[in-house]
This record gives sequence, structure tokens and C-alpha cells, in this order.
Amino acid sequence: MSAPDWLPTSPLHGGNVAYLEQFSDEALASWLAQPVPGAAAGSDAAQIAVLRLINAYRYLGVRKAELDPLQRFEPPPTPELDPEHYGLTEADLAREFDTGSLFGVGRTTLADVLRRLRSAYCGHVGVEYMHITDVARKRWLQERIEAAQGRFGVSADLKKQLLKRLTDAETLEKFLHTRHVGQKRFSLEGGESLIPLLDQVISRCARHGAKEVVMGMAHRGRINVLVNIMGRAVDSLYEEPANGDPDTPLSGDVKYHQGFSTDVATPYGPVHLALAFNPSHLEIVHPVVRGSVRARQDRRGDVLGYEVVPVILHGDAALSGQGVVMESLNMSQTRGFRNGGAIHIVINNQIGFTTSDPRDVRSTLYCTDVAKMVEAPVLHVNGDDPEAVAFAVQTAVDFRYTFHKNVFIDLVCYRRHGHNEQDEPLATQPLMYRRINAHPSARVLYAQRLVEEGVLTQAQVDDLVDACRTRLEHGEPLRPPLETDFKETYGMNWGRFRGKAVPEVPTAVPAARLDFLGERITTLAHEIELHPRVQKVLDDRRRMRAGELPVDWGYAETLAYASLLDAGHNVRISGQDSARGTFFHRHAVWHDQKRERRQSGVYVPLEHLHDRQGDFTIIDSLLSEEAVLAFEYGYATAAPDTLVVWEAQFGDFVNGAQVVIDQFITSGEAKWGRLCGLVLLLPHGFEGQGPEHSSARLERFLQLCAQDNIQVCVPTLPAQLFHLLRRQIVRPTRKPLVIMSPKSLLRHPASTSSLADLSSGAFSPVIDDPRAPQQATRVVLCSGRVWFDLEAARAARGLDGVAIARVEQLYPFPEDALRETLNGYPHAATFVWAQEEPMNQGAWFQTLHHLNHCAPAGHRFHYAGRPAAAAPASGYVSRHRAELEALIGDALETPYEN
Ligand SMILES: Cc1ncc(C[n+]2csc(CCOP(=O)(O)OP(=O)(O)O)c2C)c(N)n1
Ligand SMILES: [Mg+2]
Repeated sequence: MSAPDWLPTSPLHGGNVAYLEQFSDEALASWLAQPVPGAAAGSDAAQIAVLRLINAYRYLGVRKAELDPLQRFEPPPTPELDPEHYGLTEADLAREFDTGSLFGVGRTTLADVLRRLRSAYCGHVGVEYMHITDVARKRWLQERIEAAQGRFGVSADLKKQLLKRLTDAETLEKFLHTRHVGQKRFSLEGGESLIPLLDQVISRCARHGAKEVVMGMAHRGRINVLVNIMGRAVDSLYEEPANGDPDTPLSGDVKYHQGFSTDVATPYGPVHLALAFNPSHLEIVHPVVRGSVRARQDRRGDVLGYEVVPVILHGDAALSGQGVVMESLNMSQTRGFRNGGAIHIVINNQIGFTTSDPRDVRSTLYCTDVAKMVEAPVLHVNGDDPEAVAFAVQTAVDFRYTFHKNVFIDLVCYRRHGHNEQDEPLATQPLMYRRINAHPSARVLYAQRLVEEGVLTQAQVDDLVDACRTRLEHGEPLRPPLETDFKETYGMNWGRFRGKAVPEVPTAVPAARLDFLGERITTLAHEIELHPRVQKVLDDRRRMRAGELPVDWGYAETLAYASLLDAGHNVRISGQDSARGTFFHRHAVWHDQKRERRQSGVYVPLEHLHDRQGDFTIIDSLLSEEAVLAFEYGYATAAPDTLVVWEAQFGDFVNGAQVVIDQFITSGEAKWGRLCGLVLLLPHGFEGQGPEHSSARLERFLQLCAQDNIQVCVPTLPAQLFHLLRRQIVRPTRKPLVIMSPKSLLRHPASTSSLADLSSGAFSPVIDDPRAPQQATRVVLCSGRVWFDLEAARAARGLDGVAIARVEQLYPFPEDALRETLNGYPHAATFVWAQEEPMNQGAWFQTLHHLNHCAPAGHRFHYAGRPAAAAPASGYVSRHRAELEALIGDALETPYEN
């Protein structure tokens, strides 16, 4: 075979090993893939062949690594790992070669090279790292792996500790199996090494300075983690509130979704551990954990993630199957969402429920291949070798702390029982499970090894089991909680926010303060040449401050944020293109037309109020709904005093994050008692933009409303948004707030407020007809922008007998306020609910009972709106207009039989 063009024909002349080294590993890899026709002739060629062989092991050694405890599959043919592939022969084995960058070797025989490579790359740890483009990261890993050569240098003390933790893991499962017969627990058996693994992760992180570790995981082994890692008492998991207890309105959740937080001791000091509550939706907790970690990091000013570390566990099937993993990884290094890298752990039991055939589960070789998109290294490790596991952990944690990047540990194991304990795995995996049934546990295998090594006697091994069993039988925790004041220090004191009632609070800001803030947000600290259209926005805001123009949405919203920052609260807003605003209205970041961003070419007025203000963060997010919204939920649940806002580009796209809405935002408090003050801004309104840019699916949010879980509002005036955003923080409760936010209203001349509207009053759940026509015989109620269409038509048609009022808060439904409004129209005989959404959508069916509750005796509300429709809106402007005309007529003039 001839060398590729870029290689000199005789690379060794003139010390050209170094020359070879400078070529990228990728280039060498592609050369490697070429077939080798004949024997390598001459010593130069043989030397090149040796270097190529070394490189091949770095890329492909993992394929021959002994990772699977069950040894079900033959390793795939990998001729690139055989010297013959490069034309090297038996005779070359004893010859000495230069080994290039093979760590710590220099010149040695080919036989020695092979031995070193096989022990480094083909033992119980298989590493994938050659996809990393950064040379420093790659070299760092190379050194670690090649220096160890599969010998992990584990001390006798650590060996005993590893066995003890394996024993705890196994004994707990056996104990639960007999104590709580027939109860689903999603046993960890087959993957017991997870417990010593997590122990090592926590203490290694502590050694690097971690003060908090936040974990997320699904069902598998969760009870084991709660007991063995978090120190939860077993009985506390199985306690249930008495049936029908009126003080327990919460739904609660199954025990394998329980979160917990505690402080644990490590040799390097105490660590606060939090395990996030999770729903069944396996991978969705991943971005939630990242958000919670980011909030904690922000609170500590921990920019690089030294003190707070996310540890995220995955199942093999879920990791490779669910799209939210890709979204979460994609955001993991971006400015607004990074954590300084997460430690990912895969409980790779080689099966998902009943599905394990490689031809069905994924299209990649490894379940971890998605990690490569962010160039994370992957350490695959045989779960039957706890020492290899400990080595993988040390390497992974040190890597994370050195480079602040994600890292994956793929714990290759098996699942001893069915998916849950009632499941019969032999029904679908007979061969796999026959093997498993004959396979001794990791504890038994490791105990045998330690007895053979003379580290422990069999009696001592048995004592470990007995001691654990005794503790469990006496109800003692397997990991006693630590007496620290950590919880007080790092806890978030949510107690002050708990409460069912959602009282109205004063949210007005004194005029003088508004004026001061208005000055700050319209003043440039340094010279910036704005785009003329942005300059116009700024000029207009200055005139709004002076009272020369009415207050628009952009100014009112910015003042709301300014007033909260002024009081020391932090404000965090993320969404696609949120800094400017999809509709060119927000302009929270000003761009100099002459300078690059990096050369202070941007100015964020809300960061420059005064020295004691809160932090303002506005993020143009990556194009993700699910992961980003989940992240913000996680953030908001860990930052009660920060106003956290997520904005959809158009409200229509929020359904890409439906899991977050269903499983966390609307039900998290009922299931887990988790409070959250997250705000969703969802642009909504039927303006002829077609089926996909009209509806944030108001009806879906309303359907999810119960037990005071969330708030759903449709503000139609800038001052309403101002008070609503402020109320979210000023009020002593925390409830998610869903806002159907404006699009065309942003520029509607009638949709403005005055400065006085901000310096007095509060959010009004119902806005009466400003004309309050007391003689009205017909009352039309609506929500949102259609009010302006109705009002314009009413005026144009001279329908003085019609009153049109707005319901601005749809949940909790303001029955008292609405009754009061309706009482103002004693002559009304016709009551109409008008909406622009089709009948099966919008607020109609979800609020009808409230409306009729409020209607005067003997009256009920009639519907005026589009007929039920499959698609939210028409794509034809003419049809859109005709439908609008029809619904206006129905609302204002069509007679209804009562
Ligand atoms: C999003 C989602 N889809 C489907 C399920 C149902 N389900 C529960 S566990 C499971 C298999 C998960 O396999 P894996 O991720 O490998 O975890 P393991 O149970 O093997 O530990 C499935 C399909 C679920 N919980 N969540
Ligand atoms: Mg699995």
C-alpha cells in the first residue's frame, strides 16, 4: 500500500515521527481504513505500520474490550487491530519500534506495544475519545488510559469499600423482595455496581471542590439510590397518608419517582445531594436537572461549575431513543444553559422493557453514540468489575473538572429480573435470561476475587451481608444522614411561598421610581450607533417616559423587569430570539452597528440600573422547546426569588414541550409539593397567519387547570402585563403563570396604557367595558385581542346597547369580579361569549360553567365564534376575514333564544 499524498514517502528521515504526529488523528484514521495489499517492505514502512496500529487501538480498541458481563456476543471482526493488517509479521514482534505518542513508552518491541495497547484499550474499560477534535482533551484521556494499562491501582481499603457498597446494593434488593412482596421496585439487580459508582462520583467531585451534587434518574434502581446513596429510611418510602385525609389534597406519586435531598459525608467534606423528582417520561428529567443546577450555580457565582455538579443517569434504551437527550446535550455548552459539564451515567442493562435486539433498539453501534455530537468522551465499563468502574469514575470526574465538558460512563450490566418484578423476561428473551439466571451477581464475583487475593476472608464477606441485613431489619438507614447545617445554607426556604390562596397584591410602582427606571433604561452608558429602527424604539420610549406617547407593550414589559431588578430580584428570560423579540418589540439588547458584539458592541440597559440591582439575564435560546422549557422549569424550582420567563417564538410551538407542561408545570405541586413561579409567554391570536401561527392552544392549558395549580391569563393592555409580571414575584405564592401574549396587539393603537396605569392599580382579572353603558341589553364577554375587533365594530355599527367586557384571567376563574361586572348591566337580557378560536378550542368549553354560574338567574351564555375545526385557523386570508366578520355579527347582533 502506498502512503497517501500528504505523507512523505519516507517519513522517518529527519526525525519524522514528529512529522507524522502533526497530522490529525482523523486523517490517519481515514488512511487506516484503506486496505493493505501486501507486506510492509523495509523498516520505514514497518515503523509507519506500528504507529498506525497504535492509532487503530485508540479508535477501535473499544470494540474488543470485554464489556459485557454476559458475554453474549462475539466481538465484531476488527482486522485493523491485527498487526497483519498492516503487513507486520511474527518476525516483527521482537523488533523495537518508536512508539510515537504512546504514553510513557518511547522505543519498545512490537510485542510489548501490543500488550500495552490491549491492556489499555481492550480490558474492562473501553474508551471512545478519538472523535474529540480538541487535541488537549484527547491527549489528556490518552495519557490516563495508556498510563493505567488496565491496572487500576485500587487500595485494599477501597476494595473493601467497593465490596461493602455492592453488598448494600444487593442485600437491599433481596430484603425488599421479601419485605414488600409483589410491589414494583424496578430492581437494580444486575447493575448493583451503580451504588459504588455513585459513591465514587460524589466523593471524587467533593475532592474537586463540589458542594452540591444534583442527580436525575428514571425508575431503574431509584429506590436503591434513595436508600443507599441518599440515606432515606426504607420505611419512609413505603409510608402513605391515611386515606381521605383532607389535609392531603396532593395526589402524591409512586415511590420510584420520589425526589429527596440530604447532606452526605465524603472524605473531602460534606456534600449536599439532591435527587430530582421525576415523572415516568424517562429522559425528560435531564434538562430539568440542568436547569436546577444552573440556578444553584448562578446563586453561588459558580461560573465554571466547580461547586455544583449535575449527575444525570440514563437507561440504555431511553438514552438512544428520546429526542430530548439531543436537545439537552445541544444546549449544554451554550452561554445561557451551560453547567460546566454534566457527568452522565448509563445503566446499560442491554434491554428496554422487552426490546433488546440490536436490530430494533437503535441505528448506532453504542447506546451512547449521541454523546459524540458534543464530543463527550464515553467510558464503557464492565459492571462486574467494580475496580474498573472506580477507574472510569475517577477518569470521568477528573475530565469533567479539567475541561468543564460533559462526560459519559456507560455501565454495561444486565437486568436480573423482568422489567419490573412481576414481569416474565423468559417469555421474550429466553436465551439472554438463561444466561442471566446462571450468572453470579457482581457481589459474589467480586467477593470471590477479594478472597482469592487475600484481601478478605469468606467469613468477613458473609459478615458484610449479615450486617447490612440486620440494619435493614432494624429500620436503620444504610447511609446515616449527616448532621450539618448545609440544608439551611443551601436550601431555598420555599416555606414562605406555600399557600393555596392567590390573593391580589399591590403591584403599582410610584411614579417617581418609574421615572428613574425609565431614565435608566433609555440611557446609553456609552456611545452606540443603533439601527435607525431601534433608535426609533428608543426615542419612542423616551417620549413614553415623558408622557408624550402612550405606554406600549415593550416599554411596560421592560419597566416591569426594571422594577423587579430594582428591588433586588433576578430576572431570567429565555426563548428563541427573545432578546430582540420575535415581533421586534422588546429590544432588551442593543447592538452597535459599527462594532462587534465582543468589543462591547452590545448594551443591555436592564443591566445598568444601579449597583444593588438584581441580575438580568436574557437568552436567545437554541431552537428547542422541550429541553429549554424543562430547563427553565428546573431553574424556577430552584430560584424562588428570580422571575423566570420562557417565551415561545409563536405559542403554537409550545406543544413541542407538552411533556414539560403535563408532567411538571401543571402537576408538579400536586405530585411532589414542588412550587414553581415560572412564566410562559405564548404569543397567541387569530390574525390570518394560518394554522400554525395563531394558537397557543389555550384550551389545553385550561383543561389542565384544577386545584389552583396554575394561572392562565390573556392580558390585552400593556399595564396588565406590567402588573401580571410584577405580581408573580411580589405575591407570597409561587404558581406557574401561562400568558397568552400579544402579537398584532403590540402595535395596535388602542392597546396602550398610561404611566398612571403603572403607578396605580393592579392586574384586573376582568376589565369592564370602558364606556360602562349601563342601559346595555346585551353583554358580550371575550378574552384577548378580539375585544378590539368587537369594540371597533360596535362603534362603527352604533350599537350602544351592547357592552363588551374582557376576562383577562381565565384561571383561577374570577367569578366574583365577573359577577360584579355583570351586575353593572341590570337591563341585559342577552349574554354572549365571543372568541376567535374555533368552538372546540379557546376558552368556551372550559369556562362555560363559570360563565353560567355568574349569569343572572334565568340567563345563560351563548356562543359566538368559529365553528369547531380540526386545524386551529385557516391559511386563506379571505376565509379568515369572512369568519371574523361572521363571529363579530354573531357576537354583537345575532338574536339568541334564551
Ligand atoms: C417516554 C417514555 N416512553 C415509554 C415509557 C415506558 N417504559 C418504561 S421503562 C421502559 C424501558 C426503558 O428502558 P431503558 O431506558 O433501557 O431502562 P431500563 O428499564 O432498562 O433500566 C419503557 C419503554 C416511559 N416510561 N417513558
Ligand atoms: Mg435498559
